[in-house]
Amino acid sequence: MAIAHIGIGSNMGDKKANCLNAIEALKTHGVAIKKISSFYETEPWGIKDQPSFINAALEAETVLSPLELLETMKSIEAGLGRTETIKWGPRIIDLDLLFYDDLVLRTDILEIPHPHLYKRDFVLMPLNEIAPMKKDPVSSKSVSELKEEYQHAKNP
Ligand code: PH2
Ligand code: MG
Ligand code: MG
Repeated sequence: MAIAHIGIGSNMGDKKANCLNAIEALKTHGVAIKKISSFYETEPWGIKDQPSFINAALEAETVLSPLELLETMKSIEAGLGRTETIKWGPRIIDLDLLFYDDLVLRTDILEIPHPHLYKRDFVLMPLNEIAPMKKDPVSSKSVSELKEEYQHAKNP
């Protein structure tokens, strides 16, 4: 069994329902949800001129390998109607694998820890709610330290 942390986002249609549907789908695909953060309404990052997002984070237990989990997440995204979207653009559902145990993996198809988690409030806030003591295997810092550092860097 591995512990995975997953980020969820949606900014199209019924955003909260999309997130909840993705969580239900994960449960029926070998991913046992242990913790769910609050749902945060967040300002769009990257492309400003798009609807606000709903973001959340999950902690889950799974027997799936990282690649199997990635494929499962992609098929759930597709099943909920996600089509190819422009980078940083609007999406019905986005599932991002943030951490997988203490694995560090850098390949073309999958990077763990998620390379953007360090500089995104919309990831760090919900993740800090459910896993403040989780250690990032790259920096050896806890999620709560990463969040404090990032917020301090933004507003010194
Ligand atoms: N995802 C994006 C682009 N911008 N902004 C917020 N607030 N939340 C997101 O999940 C998000 C975003 C592309 O994945
Ligand atoms: Mg994303
Ligand atoms: Mg994604």
